Amino acid sequence: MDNTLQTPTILRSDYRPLAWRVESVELDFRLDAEQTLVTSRLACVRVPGASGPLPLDGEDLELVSLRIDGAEAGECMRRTERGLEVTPGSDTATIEIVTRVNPAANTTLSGLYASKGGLFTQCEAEGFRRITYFPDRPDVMARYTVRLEAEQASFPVLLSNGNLVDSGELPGDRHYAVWEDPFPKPSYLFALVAADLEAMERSVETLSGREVLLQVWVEPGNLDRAGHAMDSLVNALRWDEETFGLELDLDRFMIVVVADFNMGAMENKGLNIFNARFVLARPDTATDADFEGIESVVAHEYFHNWTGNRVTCRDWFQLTLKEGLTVFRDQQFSADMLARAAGAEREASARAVKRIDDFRGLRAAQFTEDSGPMAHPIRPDSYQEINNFYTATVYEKGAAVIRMQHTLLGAEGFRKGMNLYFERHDGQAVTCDDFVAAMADANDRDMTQFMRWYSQAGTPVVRASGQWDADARRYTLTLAQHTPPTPGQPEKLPLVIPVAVGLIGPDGNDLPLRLEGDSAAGATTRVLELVEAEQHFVFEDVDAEPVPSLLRGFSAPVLLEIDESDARLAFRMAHDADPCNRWDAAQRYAERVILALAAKADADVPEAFLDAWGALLADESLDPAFVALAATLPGEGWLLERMRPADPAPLRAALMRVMRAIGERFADQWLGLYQRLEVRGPYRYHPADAGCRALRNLALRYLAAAGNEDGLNRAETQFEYAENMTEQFGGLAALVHSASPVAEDALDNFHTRFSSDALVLDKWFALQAGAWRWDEAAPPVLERVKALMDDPAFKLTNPNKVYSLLGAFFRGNPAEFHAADGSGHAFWAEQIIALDAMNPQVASRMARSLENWRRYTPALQTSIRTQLERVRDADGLSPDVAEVVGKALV
Ligand code: 0A1
Ligand code: ZN
Repeated sequence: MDNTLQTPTILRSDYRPLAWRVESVELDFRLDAEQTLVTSRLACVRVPGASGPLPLDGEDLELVSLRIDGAEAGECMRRTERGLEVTPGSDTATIEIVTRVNPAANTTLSGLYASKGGLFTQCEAEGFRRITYFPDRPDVMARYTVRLEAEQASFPVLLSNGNLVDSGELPGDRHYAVWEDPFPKPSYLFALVAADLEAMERSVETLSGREVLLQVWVEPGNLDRAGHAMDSLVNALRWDEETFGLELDLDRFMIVVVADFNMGAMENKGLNIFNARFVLARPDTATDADFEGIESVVAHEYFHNWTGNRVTCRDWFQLTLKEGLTVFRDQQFSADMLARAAGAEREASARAVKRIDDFRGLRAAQFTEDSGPMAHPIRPDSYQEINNFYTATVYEKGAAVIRMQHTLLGAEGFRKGMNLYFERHDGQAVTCDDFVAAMADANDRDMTQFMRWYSQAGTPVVRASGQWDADARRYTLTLAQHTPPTPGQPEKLPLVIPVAVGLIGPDGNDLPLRLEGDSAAGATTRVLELVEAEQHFVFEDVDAEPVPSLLRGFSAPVLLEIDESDARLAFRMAHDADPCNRWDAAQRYAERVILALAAKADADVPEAFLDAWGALLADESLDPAFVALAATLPGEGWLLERMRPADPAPLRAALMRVMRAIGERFADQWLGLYQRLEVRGPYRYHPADAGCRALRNLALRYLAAAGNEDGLNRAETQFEYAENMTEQFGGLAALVHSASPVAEDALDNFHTRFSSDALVLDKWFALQAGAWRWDEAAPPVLERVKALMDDPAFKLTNPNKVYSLLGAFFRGNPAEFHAADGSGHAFWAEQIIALDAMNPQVASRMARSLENWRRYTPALQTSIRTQLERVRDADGLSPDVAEVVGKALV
């Protein structure tokens, strides 16, 4: 059966306000792992002048009873496809609903579910309807009071949103707690936790002098891994006060860790629930990247308290209203934290490193999404399953769109806009138009054209060319823009694109810029506004032909097309004053070389390219963190996006050749760096130390790729003796990414050492699933992946395990996944079908790894199509996976 024909499409234009308001919600939970009884009392009021019934969403619920104003509902209730519909006899009504749910049987991890003996909820986007019947849409904002009752021994801690107002013991070794959330909220922000947990606590004073209690709840025995999350939370709280004047509005703010979680974390009001991976960290179990990730996710969820919770989304099409804005805020926060730690002298470089990292993520995930069948505007016009729209486009491109507003309005103008946004909309569920209107009105600026960023999908292409007129001492920069067609959007209009520009003189120094019409030269970087399909920008007093440096700081989420010779790329790699563009020049050069090698198996790695690379390594004025980024080759996924047709096997071979060449040619430099940058003393999470560790680990990777014996010995020693996970895992990764015979022992040894540490084992799974075959005689990686699925630590029901083993293989190892015999694709289909029966959200995320199949070679396309159709036709397919494979096959 073709499942994709049966999934209805929901349109943004179909939004209608509800005819009813829910003023308050009283929830009473009799918690039990298998039989939880939920009583919900809704105080409902008809919106004046509105007519019609009150629709209540419900999914997988056992309805025990439903009463309206104390009486059996009878005729006033009917079942619908989405749940129930009630028609109260008057304009105010109290509706009491009793439902029964089975958390232990809930493997979707949406709604109320069990994890390691505890009970947890996840309600975004539409999980609340899996707990009780409710108008489960974000524009229904109500005050919640929640009473939890459970057996004391199994569930000693009972938490919900807001403030604890009562608790006590009950006969039969039971206990209860009553929580009250003073702020009206949508149902997706509801949460409860009933589990055996311990809290790290800190009390801090807010801007206005209120004392608030911060808690990080973890499994007993894990308190020594909660400190970094707590520090991050305190830093985030201070940052939002200082940057936006936004204060914590509750007496208590809790973070709870759970081992089974579909996403990273969730911003439930006052009770954030986190995937363990984004809280737990100790130097011997977590890498620098983990520490950084924790800091940003803790901040992200905390920032949602204002951008998302106090002001929320009117409907799910507006998701980027809270997500784009909150990602932008967490990016700014992390940049500020890194800059502060780095110190005044290294501040700019620390910020650039963060910016490059963010942009690299955008390019890898979002640009690829934008060129495939799932391309959508940051505010989509339609969806089949909202859970499929927590995408790189909504999040990362959404953040880039907020960043452009920040760039165009300036930090102060942006702050004014934020103030006005909260002044107007605190306590409301609003749209992206409301946000941009606040920005426009606070700054007296017309943002009509800018709004196209919200409605047009696709990555805009900016084509640049320059002309220098020696006689007139004038340089004319021509910028043209176009956005390629995307599904359902054949034609696009010009956007407002801020293009930050610098001109580099022949000596490598930036020229002071004087645009035609300016009275005097000013700064060396200017933000041009490209608003037409094509525009010319004229710079005066230019004495020699300059090299343009465009989109500095990645000032817009666009693809830049410009004709640059190899020599000019090498020049910008060495001289561009903007570190982001220096990185970009290195990436462009590497991309060009790698793709040429992939097309010509017997070609050599060009000498000039190696020289440019060598100059980068030799430049001791550069921060190690920057060099580590610049000297990392472009990701394989991105290169496949640039290769037509995409052919993973020759691409992998080309990457290996380049890595070997760089490892061999610069063996001495790598070994020198390795020695010079050793970090002594106890581990601290600090950008300077992290930069050194990153570059040393990269050195080991190149040396290992080249089979350099010194390098391999160092990798082994580092693996064995390192006292922190960054170095230990760096050593292991270098061994695995080589033909070294010691890799297998090292993997076993690591497994034994961390056999009871789920998060560390996730790394171990991912490393093996993503491994390249440096030793041609080694068996295909698929065999190992299959074997690893039988490891006792692997569970298909745990999303982290799925992401680290299957995700790393499907998304991170294209040459092995797309094996010519189609074995990887068949395995993919089997796993998607198996996962879908348990957890459609996770299945759908994994399913997306084949959506861009049409860019592969004809032979691979045939193999993939067969498997996509197999999944499409599978019995009982979820709407989540049906949407993904359906769109892929259109
Ligand atoms: N709002 C959360 C992410 C999140 C989204 C959906 C979820 O379930 C479908 C869970 C979490 C955030 O942005 O952090
Ligand atoms: Zn978010």
